Parts: sequence; structure tokens; C-alpha cells
Amino acid sequence: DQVAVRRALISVSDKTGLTELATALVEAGVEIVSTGSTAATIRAAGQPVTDVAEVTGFAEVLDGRVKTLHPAVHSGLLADLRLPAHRAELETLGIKPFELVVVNLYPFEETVAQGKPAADVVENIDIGGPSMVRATAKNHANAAIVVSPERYDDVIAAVQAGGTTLQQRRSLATEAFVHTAQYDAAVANWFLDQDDQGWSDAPAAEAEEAEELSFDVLFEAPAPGAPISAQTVGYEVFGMRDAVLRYGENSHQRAALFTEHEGTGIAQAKQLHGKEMSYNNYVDADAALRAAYDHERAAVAIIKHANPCGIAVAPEGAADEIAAAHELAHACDPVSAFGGVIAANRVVTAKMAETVAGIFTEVIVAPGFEPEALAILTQKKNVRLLALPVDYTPNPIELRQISGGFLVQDSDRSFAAAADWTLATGEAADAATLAELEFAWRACRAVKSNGILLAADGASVGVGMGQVNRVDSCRLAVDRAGDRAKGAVAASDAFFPFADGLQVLLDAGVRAVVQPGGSVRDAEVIEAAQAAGITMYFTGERHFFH
Ligand code: 93A
Repeated sequence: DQVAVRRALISVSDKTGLTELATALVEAGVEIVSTGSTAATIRAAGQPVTDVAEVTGFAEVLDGRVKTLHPAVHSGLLADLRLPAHRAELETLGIKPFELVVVNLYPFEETVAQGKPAADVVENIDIGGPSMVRATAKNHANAAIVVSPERYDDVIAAVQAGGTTLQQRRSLATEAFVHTAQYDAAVANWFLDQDDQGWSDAPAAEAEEAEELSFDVLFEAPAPGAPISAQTVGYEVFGMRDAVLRYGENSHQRAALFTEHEGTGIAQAKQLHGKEMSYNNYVDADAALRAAYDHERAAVAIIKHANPCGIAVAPEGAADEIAAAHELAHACDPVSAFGGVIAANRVVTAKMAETVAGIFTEVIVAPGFEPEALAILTQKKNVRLLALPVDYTPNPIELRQISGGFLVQDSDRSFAAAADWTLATGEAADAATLAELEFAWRACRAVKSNGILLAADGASVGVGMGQVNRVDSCRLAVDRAGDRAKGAVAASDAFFPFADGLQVLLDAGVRAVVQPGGSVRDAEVIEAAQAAGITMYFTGERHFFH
């Protein structure tokens, strides 16, 4: 099943590794046929190359829209040389077969990302390239298709060793079809986006075809009546649309976004500016919204790695509420806020935009942006700006995958306000302190457990998150708060199992604490609070968040 390579067709937009490849092929005695700038690059490296026009007897036409779309090329790609009839036909036509085809496509996604005008984007939809890729992949019994410079070394080694193996050609063909499918999915998604803006009148039927295509890229399409699985759940159960993401949590993980047709969440937010949203951007933006939208007053949350490094509500009477909330949220932990994801529960104003423009920020998601804010923020190439659907609503239920199944629960929406708490120690708090405690108690449930949140003046000043014991979370929160711990209030997402964690807060000068209560050692915890003379409330309600 080894196929010796005598003739190769190379047509690449990305010239990475091209001269090395061409040089090695020529040294192995391979004839190279190439298109315009690919041929020029090979020639410039001092290697012989045949222009594709020489093969077709036809110069490139229509500004290069037709270069390789010709029977003299495609017969050489598609002939099944195992069949005597195909061999005889090629002979009669005077067409020579290709045993190796190296193609990478016009940089469509890069052109979109650069914000180029629609006409440029359309011109970068490669037609001839995918045709060659698909033809050769179909004919993998006879030829090898290479779509990525990452395969050049393996291919050179195979050519030098006498030819490509069937196994190698099959694997290259698989990669090729995934590549063209992803490419078409990107094109289809761009058309769908234009659709939203009334740009195109593409019929709905085409849009649906595109959805299935990109779905197939990552997940097997469910067989009719197939049992529910990770592969089928998005498609079958929720009837969602999907988009392929560049990659998942890390670059070696494939990823896709499924969006509910009727959804009104972050998945439906309209991106106004910036690079494509990544998997992690979505996760963080959702966590930021969870935190910001838990407050009725104007609020801002800044998130890193799904945890808040600042949550704040606007002070009473602030002139520009959302800008004031942002300043307070940022002040909580300016070091961590670098490269953060920001959610605001009010329209972003020019004043907030001016401040954020000076801070490296990955994403800002909000119900909207004042035109002036947009003008300021769109100067920043890297920030992604997302406008929420007008009827944005947090999910009523949450879904999490475990091996072999799914867990489903109500979202943590229920909330015990101060009026429902019981005073465990100290004097009943005045209205202002109660409001501080209530803010802390709310903000704390956006923190991954074990969560401790210190607050002052409606803003977090120290957050201890995601620790496996509560005392460490207390230490973290107090460390982050520094001097601001003195006189701050504190919230704990679950009860203190021992007095040690609380003691860390007391030693730092926290003046009031709110926590669920209900530990078997509550007596010890109460004793510590009483000894320090602070006010402590029990909510009777826990807010774990994992
Ligand atoms: O314009 S096309 O859709 N029509 C074609 O016939 C064609 N043939 C190759 N695009 C075509 N290509 C693409 O040109 C290849 O996929 C490759 O990306 C690019 C290489 O052109 P050049 O060698 O001139 O840079």
C-alpha cells in the first residue's frame, strides 16, 4: 500500500516551512507543480517548479478566483490508479497523476479577525483550495493530502523512505476533511452573523445546513433515537445551535459552543468588538455575570479564573453609578484584575470606559455601552465587548457533566436577606452595617468554596476563594485586604467548623460577620466572636459554589 511520490502539487497561503519542504522533495526527485506566489517562493529558494498554468494550458483568470479549477489538475488528483480504465484514460488525455498534494487555504478567519470589510472577507473564501483538498482526501488510496505545515516533517520522511503508507494517507485525509469542514463552518458562521445585521438574505435552509456541518466537526451526529449521551445532549435534548471555538480550556482541547435557540444568556450576547470569544472567556464572562447580576444596585464584578477579584455596588448618590462601582471593584485587587473579565449590570458609561481603557482587560460584558464608551473602548484592539440580550436572564437550572451522566440542579437564586437572619452574638447591627453585611453575604456566593469575603462601603476588599479548608480562605481574604480588614465586615459561604478561621478574621479587626451557622461546634465559634465583642449573624442558609 506504499505510494511513491513522483509529482506533488503545492498551493499554500501560509508559507511556513515551504522552502524546506520543496527542497527536500526536489532532492528526493519529486516534480513540483505550484500556483502563483507558492511557485514564486519555491523558485526564490532556487528550486525548480512547474507553474500550474503550464499544466492546465490556461493562465489564472478572474483575479485568481480560477487557478487550479481545471480537469487537467483535478483528473490528476482524482484518478484511481488501481483501476486500469482510469490509468488508460489519463494516458489518452496526457494527464499525469499527483501522489502528494499540499494545500492550505486562504486566511478566512484571520481576515475576519482583522475587521476587514465584507468584500475582502468574501474574497478570502477559498474555493479552489478546498476542492483540491477534498478531491485528494477522497482519493487517499492513491495520494496523500497535507493541510498543515506540522505534517511536513513526517511527509518528507515518508517520501525519503519510498512513499506514503495507506495508514498515513487515511489519517491525513481525516485531518483534511476536518479542516475543510471547520473552514466552511467559519464561513457559515460569518454569514450567519451578517444575517443578524440584515446584510445577507441567505435562506434559512442554508443556515441550518451550516449548523449541522459545524456540529459534525466535533461530535458525531446522533443516530435517530440514540440514547442521550454527552454527544447527543446538546443536539437532541436542547435543540441548540453550535459554534466551533478555536480550542477549549487549553489549546489541545477541542471545543464548541452550543446555544439554546430561545436562550437569553451570555451565549446569545452580541459581540461588538474584539477577537473571537474563547472557551475561557465564556466561562469567566458567565461567572462575572453571576456576580454582577446578583445585585439590584448598579454593580460591577471582575473575574479571573472564574473567581471574583472584585465585586462592588455603587455608593448611594454616586454621579456615575456604574463607573463608581467599577472603581471600587477594581480597587479590591488591582494586581489580579489585570487581564480580567468584567461584568456590569448597567450600561457602560464613557467614564467607566475611560478607566477600563487603561487596564488590560479581556472581556467587558454589559447590557449595553454608551456610544462614547464604545468609541473609547474600540480603540483597544484586544478587549472583547459584549452586549447582553435585552431580556438577559441567568439560567434557572445548572447542568454539570460527570462521567457517565449529568447532574442538574436549581441555580442558587434563593437568598436569605438580613430580615431573615438571627443575631448570634453582639449588638444588633445598625441599618448601615446590616446593608454592608447583606452586600457581603450576596457577593460571597459568587466566590468558589470555601469562600470568605471581606467588604467595606459596598465593595469587596479581600476575597479568599477555592481553598480546601476555611482557615486558609480566611487567611487569604485577610492578606488581600491588608489594612482594609480593620473595620470591614465578613461573609462566609458556609459555617465555620471550628473557631480557628473566624479567629483569623477577628485578629485582623473584622467588626461584623455573617455566616450560615449550624456547626456542631457553633458554641466554640460563638464564644470566640463574643470574646472579640463583634456582631455575628446566622443566616440558616448556605451558599456553596464549586
Ligand atoms: O481563488 S481560489 O478559490 N481558486 C482556485 O482555483 C485556487 N487554487 C488554489 N483559490 C485557489 N487556491 C488557493 O490559493 C490555495 O488554497 C492557496 O491557499 C492559495 C495559494 O495561492 P498562491 O500560491 O498564489 O499564493
